[in-house]
Amino acid sequence: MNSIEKIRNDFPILGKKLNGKSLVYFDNGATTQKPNVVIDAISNYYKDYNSNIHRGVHQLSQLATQKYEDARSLVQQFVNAKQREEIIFTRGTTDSINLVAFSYGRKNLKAGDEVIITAMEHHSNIVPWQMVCEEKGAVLKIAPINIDGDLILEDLYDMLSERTKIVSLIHVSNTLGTINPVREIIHKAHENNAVVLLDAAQSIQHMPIDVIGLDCDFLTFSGHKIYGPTGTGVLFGKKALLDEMDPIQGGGDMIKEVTFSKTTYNELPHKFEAGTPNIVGVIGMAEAINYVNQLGFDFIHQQETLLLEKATSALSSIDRLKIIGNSQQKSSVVSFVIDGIHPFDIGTLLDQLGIAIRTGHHCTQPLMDFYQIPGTARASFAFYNLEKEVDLLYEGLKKSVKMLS
Ligand code: 7TS
Repeated sequence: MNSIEKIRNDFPILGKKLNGKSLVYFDNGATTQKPNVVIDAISNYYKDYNSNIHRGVHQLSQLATQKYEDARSLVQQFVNAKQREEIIFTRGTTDSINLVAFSYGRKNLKAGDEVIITAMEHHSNIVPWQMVCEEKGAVLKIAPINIDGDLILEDLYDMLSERTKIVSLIHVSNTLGTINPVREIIHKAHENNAVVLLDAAQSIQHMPIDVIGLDCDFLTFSGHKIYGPTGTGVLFGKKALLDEMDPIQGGGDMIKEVTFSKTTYNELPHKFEAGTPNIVGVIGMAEAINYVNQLGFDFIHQQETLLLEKATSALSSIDRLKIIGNSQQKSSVVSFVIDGIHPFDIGTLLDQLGIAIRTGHHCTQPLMDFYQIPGTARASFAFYNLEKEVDLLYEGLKKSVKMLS
């Protein structure tokens, strides 16, 4: 058994059959599969020490609190944050971006200020900014891309001015795979005194993230895209910024003292974690991060590059197939259209062969408008995928083209 096969045994779902065919799971951009260590951590929490955190003197509560807070320290190390208080647990990337928009944005934006996002953002990094800009009379500016799916950096830099208060951008595009040159963008934004939010939903599982090295002000990601449970996520924020921000949810755990005339807020990070959090989810996410740490990003990168290169060259050879997103700096995502065939039909036929891909606009409708297409078919790879699965995708696509033409 080679090392990939051993690794695949850690993920029970990968052994599943669909329509008598082995599952080929190429929808890792939407969510990743979970290893046994994560599944077991969830089950152990409920079997062994299920209890609420930050409030019980009893042993179970203390153990749950310890595990939950250990997870915070692990995430702190994982993204290289200076302090553990800078790590806020949320429901996911969407929740984290909304927190920044409705806390930091609402407090700091005024009429005429500008927020810059890019043309390749996921809806979760568009809509909250539209909402808060509308409320405050601020202007949302969109940094353009070229046909390969790269940001036009000169245009982005030209947009920066003393009016720019926030730059919020995707690190790696979920639809195109483009890896944006974020270090340089953050540096330029800071020269204009803008704060930068990095949406790391599609980078956290593929490459090491260093928030000190990047010098980003906020960073967001989802646990379920890094082999952890759904309903978990992280907001990293620089302490000085988080300290100045107001909570957007009130309730238990986020308070220091409550009277009917006045409430004072708890310290970071609890100020932003109102109510009983997703305790079991956070504990599961920590196991997922441990798992990724053990594999190492060198191995993950090597494996995913192999799959990306193989898929790119195989799919490019298919008649009438066009790859959308051809940046030189790409993550392991291949989005494509086939002339005359709707992406949905491709997805449905592949599904019958046991191959799971995603079709549609991938929550990036403005990006689809830019390419003047209704959607794409998208195969997104993880380290546990096999080269022979890429062969099956290629053969499945050839079959689909023949049947649907
Ligand atoms: N940002 C990016 C770059 C994403 O890819 C996604 C989810 C989100 C934000 C939102 O994450 P959530 O966990 O809060 O939902 N992207 C996808 C996708 O590409 N297919 O399904 C979900």
